[in-house]
Amino acid sequence: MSVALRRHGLVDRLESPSHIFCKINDRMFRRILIANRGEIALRIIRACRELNIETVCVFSEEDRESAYLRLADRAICIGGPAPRESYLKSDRIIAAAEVSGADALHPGYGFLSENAAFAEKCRACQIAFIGPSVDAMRLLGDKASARTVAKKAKVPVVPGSEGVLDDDNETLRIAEQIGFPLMIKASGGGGGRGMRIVHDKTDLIVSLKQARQEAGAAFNNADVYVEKYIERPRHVEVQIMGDQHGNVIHLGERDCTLQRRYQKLVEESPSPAIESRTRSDLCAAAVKLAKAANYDSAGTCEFLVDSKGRFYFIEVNARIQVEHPVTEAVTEIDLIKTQIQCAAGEELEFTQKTVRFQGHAIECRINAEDPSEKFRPCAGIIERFIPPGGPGVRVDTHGYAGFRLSPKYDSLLAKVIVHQPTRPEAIRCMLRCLNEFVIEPLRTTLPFLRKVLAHPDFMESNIDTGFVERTF
Ligand code: MV4
Repeated sequence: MSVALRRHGLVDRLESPSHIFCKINDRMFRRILIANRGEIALRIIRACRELNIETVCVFSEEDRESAYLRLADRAICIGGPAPRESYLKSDRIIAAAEVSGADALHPGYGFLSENAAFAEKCRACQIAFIGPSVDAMRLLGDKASARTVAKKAKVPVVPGSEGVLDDDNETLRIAEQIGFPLMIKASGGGGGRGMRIVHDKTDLIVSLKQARQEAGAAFNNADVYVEKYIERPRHVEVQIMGDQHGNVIHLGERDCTLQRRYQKLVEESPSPAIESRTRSDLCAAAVKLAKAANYDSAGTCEFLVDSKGRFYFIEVNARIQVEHPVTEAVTEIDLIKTQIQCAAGEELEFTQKTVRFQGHAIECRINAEDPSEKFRPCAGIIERFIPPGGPGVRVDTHGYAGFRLSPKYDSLLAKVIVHQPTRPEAIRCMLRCLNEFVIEPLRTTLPFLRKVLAHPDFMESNIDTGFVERTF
């Protein structure tokens, strides 16, 4: 490795012999730039290696010592620790792709992954953005617009306003029509940001004004809409996969009800809370919506499910998600490889009929947060790191003994995914894994997750999105 390059932050290592095994394929990418960090960057490197695609990682000064960078064929420093100085610097990332000769870019999740303007820039620079078309990103990235698409496609949405709200009198009229309580949501928001519950009409106008202001400041988009507030819902999402030939299929659902402050803690598939009829309707609705948007990559349709089993579309995540391994376990389909193949113009290798769903999978997110201190993020050096293993166990992590966990980024340190024939077996296996996992001396969510998994309400799946806040 060149010392000079290293000192300049360019760790240059194109010594991999992968080309020896290369199968000739005109369409497939030769080199992918990974515009992300941490466990998902490592996950994408692994998929690329198996596809014989070279990898280029970009990293911030804060991530220089991350071990996964050594697995990439090349790593390029793009700036300072703050995401705005590095992982969100679209021009530097595109420049890194250009100088390294990458023909495609994988955005992972978070950062620039759902930024349609960034995807457009990549494509203008002849770099394939591994994600949906710019049109699909625009159509579904805006929540109010996604609602309109869903309604047109006859997918059930939460009763609410038609598009964006501008006139207060009009809003009052709509609010009285749908009834209270209701929820004001930011069109540019998502994942729980920029939402407000309104209990009666006296609060409505003031809340609207506040919501617009907050949304404008947070998302650079002051558009809001209203929906009826669904009390104690479950959160069930459907994995969809589309190619550039018009094929769209679903890969089943994930139940993500177990969360705290919109941060998911546990995800599982199949959902233990819906009947098989609801499941097939839900999955069919997701495919209808994806087809209506000409969706051509991996994506997720999020739904709320009420206590009577009725479901309502809420939003689309036009990216690969943290919890994708749950679906990989039950379908035995590699979602990252498939996403890359579809972005390269290949046709899906499977059809709805050939996809098989087997067993039960659960994922626990291990965050470096102190559950006894209101989940305050922790940082520092990991001294002991002993991940669990055994049949049906997968651990996705960028952690290791000696790793310095930075306080500058997401506290997600590891994901433990178990796959067993039945849900009770999966829970037992997960509890075993949570007990085996040693991460010292940092505080993590491990002890909290042990309590959750052993809780009778979780075992019986007698929970809703408020379970954690009420119970712990
Ligand atoms: C809702 C809702 C109730 N009614 N919309 C929160 C995250 C964002 N994706 C949508 N969210 C919600 N939207 C209506 N009309 C309740 C939530 C909600 C929630 C949704 C999914 C997972 C966890 C949640 C926790 C609290 C509230």
